[in-house]
Amino acid sequence: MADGAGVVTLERDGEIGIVTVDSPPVNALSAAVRDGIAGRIREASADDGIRAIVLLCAGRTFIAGADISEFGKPPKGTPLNLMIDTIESAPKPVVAAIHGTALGGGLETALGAHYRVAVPSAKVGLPEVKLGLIPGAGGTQRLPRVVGAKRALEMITSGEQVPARAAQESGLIDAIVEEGKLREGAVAFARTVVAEARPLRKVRDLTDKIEAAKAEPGLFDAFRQANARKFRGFEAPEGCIKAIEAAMTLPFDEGLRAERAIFEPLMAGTQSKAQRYVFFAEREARKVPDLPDSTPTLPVESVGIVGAGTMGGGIAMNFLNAGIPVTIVEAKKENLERGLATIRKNYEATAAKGRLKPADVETRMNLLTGSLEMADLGRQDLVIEAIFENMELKKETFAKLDQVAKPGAILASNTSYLNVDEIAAATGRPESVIGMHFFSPANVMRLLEVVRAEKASKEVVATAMKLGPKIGKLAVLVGVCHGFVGNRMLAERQREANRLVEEGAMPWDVDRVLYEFGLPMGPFAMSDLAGLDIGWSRETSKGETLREKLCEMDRRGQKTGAGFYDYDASRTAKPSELVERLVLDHSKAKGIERRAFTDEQILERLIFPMINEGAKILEEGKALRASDIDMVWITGYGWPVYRGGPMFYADTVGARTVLARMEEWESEIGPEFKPSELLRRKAASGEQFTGAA
Ligand code: T1G
Repeated sequence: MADGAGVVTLERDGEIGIVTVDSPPVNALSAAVRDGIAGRIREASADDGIRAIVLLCAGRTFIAGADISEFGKPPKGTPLNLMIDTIESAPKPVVAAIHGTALGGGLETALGAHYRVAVPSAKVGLPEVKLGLIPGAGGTQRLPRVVGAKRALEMITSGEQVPARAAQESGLIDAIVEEGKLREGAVAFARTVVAEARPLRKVRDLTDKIEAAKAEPGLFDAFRQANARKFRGFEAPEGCIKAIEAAMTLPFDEGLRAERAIFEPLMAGTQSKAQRYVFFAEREARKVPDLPDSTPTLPVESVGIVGAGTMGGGIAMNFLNAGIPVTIVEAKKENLERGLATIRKNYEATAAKGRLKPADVETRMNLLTGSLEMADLGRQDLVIEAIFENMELKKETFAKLDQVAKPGAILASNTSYLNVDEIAAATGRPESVIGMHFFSPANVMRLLEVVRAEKASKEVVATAMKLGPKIGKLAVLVGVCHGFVGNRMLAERQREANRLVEEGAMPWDVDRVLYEFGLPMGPFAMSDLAGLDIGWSRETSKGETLREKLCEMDRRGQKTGAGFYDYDASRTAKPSELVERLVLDHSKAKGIERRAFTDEQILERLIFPMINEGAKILEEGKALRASDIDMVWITGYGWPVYRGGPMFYADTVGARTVLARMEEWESEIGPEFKPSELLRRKAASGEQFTGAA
């Protein structure tokens, strides 16, 4: 319907007009919703029998923002700023009634109202920065007028969701009404506003918080400096800060224009395209074509873990955090005790930072049981093996689990690379065996690769996928192959990183290029952090690779004060002259004529083979979609979200360019650069992997 009458209705409760938005799933501000709100507000404004207006939403939540699926398309319907102005300039009080989440344009709409009420469970926020944007409908101009510049800076550059009571304390919400009785509470509040003849309080006219901010001239630059590391590489946070700064000095309408002038280039830019793509990609990852939502799942009310090492302990914490009891089994007493102590230490460290109450540490630890007996894993719904990455050991362990685990229990391996079908074959219940690959540190990294073994039942796979969000993980379904998706692509980058150093680059050149690209750390710095001697031993060392040579020199990374880098007492890394000489000698010994590389050449050599491997993964059906590969890299390896992931990045570079380099290297270096057929097809057709760049 032209004026949104189908999704926004007006009814009367005595002298109170009630405008209801009903546009599932989250009442996003589509053109129809914007037309509808503007239309109903105008009608209520013209109705003399209505003395105040309540604006609320049906369904699960208040308006969750602009309709992201409309971005980048030709604008239609009532512009959002105009819709909000219709509310703010109404001749009678408008009360926004909030439940669920009022986010982005939703909160901006509520800020256009004269008053705001909410139920205790409601949350409000301006998360546009997570989409590579700034609030584009007055949020950067109205929010500081209500909560002050400092709080506005925090809220808008973090995109945080603020609970109703905290919002009330900051003046953002005028009253909290009874849970489950939002409509009644809001109507009663509106009647009070009328009875007390309260003013039509327009946020745009509030100045006290602006004046107060002017008394802190250094506020903005101090905020920039304090957050420089967090905002590194992102464009939108600086846009947010600039727009809020404008609110300090410009009249409101000019401030709106300044906001728009910052918003539009961001909307058109690659970073926002990438971050909007990631928003939907994260939701797509939950969808498995042959596992509809109706697929039955198994209960997971208790978990067993085999192995109390770094991974086993980290995995345990995820379940303990979700209130799920864990029994963790180790072979040796000292290893079990060390593992349990590490879990407690991690919780206590979090509590020391004020991010966990001491009582919560005990609650979690009380859900944890340590044991030396595999026989203690006979009751759990899910048992996760997290032992050494050795196939024979894993098969032995699964054969034992097959004996002790209860019928119907899910048996999962945390293997990073190995063949889960082969592991499943070591049991008499392959339908219950799956891979659940966590990423270190397992209690921190969001990614969970769910490895779909060939014989795993649909309910076991569906259970693992649904378990992801319950333990704070993004579950991505991957197929059985060496390294699945993430590590299989990482192997390409690692090989090229090592080869670039042999051919002419230094480790710190490779690390710098990837760091500047937006990754948290390059491979050599990462190796120093993790320890160069993982999997190395003096007995078996052949002294052939740089890593082996460094280990033999006892340069094993940060823990020994030296590795690829030299470290000072505060573990600050700096390039090592000794390593430089070692690298030069190493190339010479291999008869390699070293040459210079530009940063772009280094970047291409590191990333393009990953893209080619991603294309092979798609061809082989080891990932359901290109965006799943991107979610693996963003949530498992720190790929910068503003670059959308390797496959989105391929689309911004163009398949033709990637193909040309791969063909060049194939002829110059070797068959490992052979382009995948899918890459060739994309290059020939000009089609994207993601269709979103
Ligand atoms: N636009 C379009 N679709 C949306 C949407 C939105 N804003 N938010 C959610 N959806 C879809 C989502 O894709 C999914 O679809 C379904 O709704 C349920 O979402 C001018 C420019 C509200 C906290 O950034 O944070 O306003 O997969 O699975 O976990 O200044 O959705 O079912 O087909 O996430 O309960 C600012 C984004 C926009 C909020 C609910 N707003 N949304 O979480 O459900 S920019 C946001 C969320 C803006 C203005 C600017 C969450 C949620 P499907 P879900 P949930």
